[in-house]
Amino acid sequence: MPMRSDLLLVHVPSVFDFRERLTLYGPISDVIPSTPVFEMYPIGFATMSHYLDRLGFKVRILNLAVKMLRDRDFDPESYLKKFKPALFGLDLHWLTHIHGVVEAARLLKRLHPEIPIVLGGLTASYFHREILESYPEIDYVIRGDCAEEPVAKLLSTIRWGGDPGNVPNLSYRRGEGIVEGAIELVPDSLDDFPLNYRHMIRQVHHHRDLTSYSPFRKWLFYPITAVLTCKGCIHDCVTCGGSLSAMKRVVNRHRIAFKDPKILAGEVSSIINYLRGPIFFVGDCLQGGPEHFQEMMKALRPLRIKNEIMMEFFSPPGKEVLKEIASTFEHFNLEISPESHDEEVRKAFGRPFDNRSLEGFIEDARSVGCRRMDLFFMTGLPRQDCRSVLGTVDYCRSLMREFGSGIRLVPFVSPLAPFVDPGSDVFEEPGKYGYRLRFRTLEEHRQAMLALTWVDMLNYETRWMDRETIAVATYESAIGLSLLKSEHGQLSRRESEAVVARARAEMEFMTSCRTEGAASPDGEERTTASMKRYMRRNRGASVCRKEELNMPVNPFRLHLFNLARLLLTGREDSFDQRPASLDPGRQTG
Ligand code: B12
Ligand code: SF4
Repeated sequence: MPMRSDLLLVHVPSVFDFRERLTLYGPISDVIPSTPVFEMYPIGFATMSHYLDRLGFKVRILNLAVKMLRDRDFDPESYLKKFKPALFGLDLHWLTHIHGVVEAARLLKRLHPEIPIVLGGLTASYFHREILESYPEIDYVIRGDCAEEPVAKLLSTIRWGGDPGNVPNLSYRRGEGIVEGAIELVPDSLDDFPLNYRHMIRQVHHHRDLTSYSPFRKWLFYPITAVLTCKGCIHDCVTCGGSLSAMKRVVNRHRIAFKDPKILAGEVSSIINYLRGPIFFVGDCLQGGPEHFQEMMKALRPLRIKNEIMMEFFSPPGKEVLKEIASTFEHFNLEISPESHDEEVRKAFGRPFDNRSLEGFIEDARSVGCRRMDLFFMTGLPRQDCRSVLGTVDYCRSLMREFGSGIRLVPFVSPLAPFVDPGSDVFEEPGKYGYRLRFRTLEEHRQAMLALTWVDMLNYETRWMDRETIAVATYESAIGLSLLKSEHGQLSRRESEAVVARARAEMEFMTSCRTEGAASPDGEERTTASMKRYMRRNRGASVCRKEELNMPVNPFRLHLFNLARLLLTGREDSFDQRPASLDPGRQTG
């Protein structure tokens, strides 16, 4: 029996046939929960699913990447054959997924030639024209960072007929030509698109398929959830595809979209009633100004949240803000990305705060009872050379020495990899920022994802570091940080030695790939054989231990009684009501 729904939202691995390939992905996904095939689907899958559900459409999420990771014998072709939705939706949110998305679209078109395929997400929004010109399997691209309403209109058009020209933000083929949809629908508020975990739980139960809804491979062991505080950013970090300038270029967003704090609190309550895992607040909560922040804390405080909380700041907040956080959450952790210890490098990247304010932030956080602060540093920045990267390790040493008692300071270093983001200032004008871009088109990036090592995937080099130097600087600084973490008891000696050994092995391996692979006729074969051996022995993160990212998790991960009640009683929350703005007849644009 074919499985019918209106929309099947499919998230694919970045490289579709990754299980047949041997690739040294290195540290490209070390500081996020995903593996190097980036199995996490966009948060927007959940908001679209809930929005469409309230309109009466049937939506199913399928995380093909997680299924392929968890079961070597899982066959995507025979699995996808079973589905017969009205529309397939694939996310091309991250540029990294271009290979997987094109291969999946080809497979779906072969299996179901009559079913149209739509792409969406930031990367699809930017490359919409090239997608429709180069990949005939793809029928539509919905542009913009809020696709809920356009996708509902597209589904109605497919189901009941109509002119796709009336679907806002839609690019598509008409005859021989391409209609480029202008991005006219750019909501200022996210209130109509809540992230309702109750809906997700019901979907898992309805489809009896937890793997498809898992955001990443090991989610059951580390059931972290996220709430999105806003879309857009007030900052302008030069390589970021979500910066103020990039969002204007890519999705026509000129102002940040916020969410009513009460709705945000509703989202959090849809988590804490069922799950005990950590909650990550995506986006700096101060971006809406101090009053909006206070409203948020006021709405969250009565929930008496016991889950571990992670909040991120894009620049150091004042002590009053930290006190508010401390009075709202029982267990809170903070993170900030200084990117470099060198203030000049940080400024050139687009984060103009100085080390004094960073250190003041750490001190204040410690004094209000913050448990842990993660510090994210990056390699491949403007004005940054190898010496500067190693200087970051020295700076971390001095920070840990000065503030290490009373707060757990956890520094990470990772490369800007694999790509400078499309639509970012550097992508648009690389020379101005001291960068040289190796690839520009989607097709070039698709090929790059098939490279043997992560260094060959990089779409850039800088005036200060070529790709090999970026790799060496990354590995050397990671070695420095793991030794430091071992000195401070964050890693055992064995754990730290394993990180160091792996970083050294990868450096050596890449050198041998370059010399042997290119020079001798059988070099490539020998490289592949030694790589096979290496890859079999080494799995997981390459410049840190993945577990270093984790906050403590309550061993009883679920509130079983509440879950059972939810599943037995069905609908029960205010999010399920259909907001007035969901009137499908409403004019858009
Ligand atoms: C939060 C976040 C994350 C979270 C993940 C959150 C998640 N699951 O969505 C974490 C920290 C894990 C993460 C990781 C990564 N991220 Co990130 N991330 C962000 C951040 C800060 C906010 C994202 C956001 O606001 N999303 C909300 C909006 C934009 O999307 P959405 O609601 O999920 O989806 C809507 C639309 O995009 C669209 N849509 C999306 N998919 C689809 C599919 C269809 C069919 C349709 C119709 C529509 C559609 O409709 C949705 C509903 O309205 C942005 C920076 C920024 N300021 O935007 C970077 C950003 C998106 N990330 C980026 C990158 C590069 C990555 C990584 C590849 C980095 C790395 N090497 O590790 C990984 C990939 C992770 C993976 N897939 O496994 C780049 C992407 C640039 C690009 N165009 O490729 C950004 C722009 C900036 C950056 N460099 O960090 N990220
Ligand atoms: S990297 Fe910079 S511009 Fe991008 S989302 Fe973070 S703070 Fe904003």
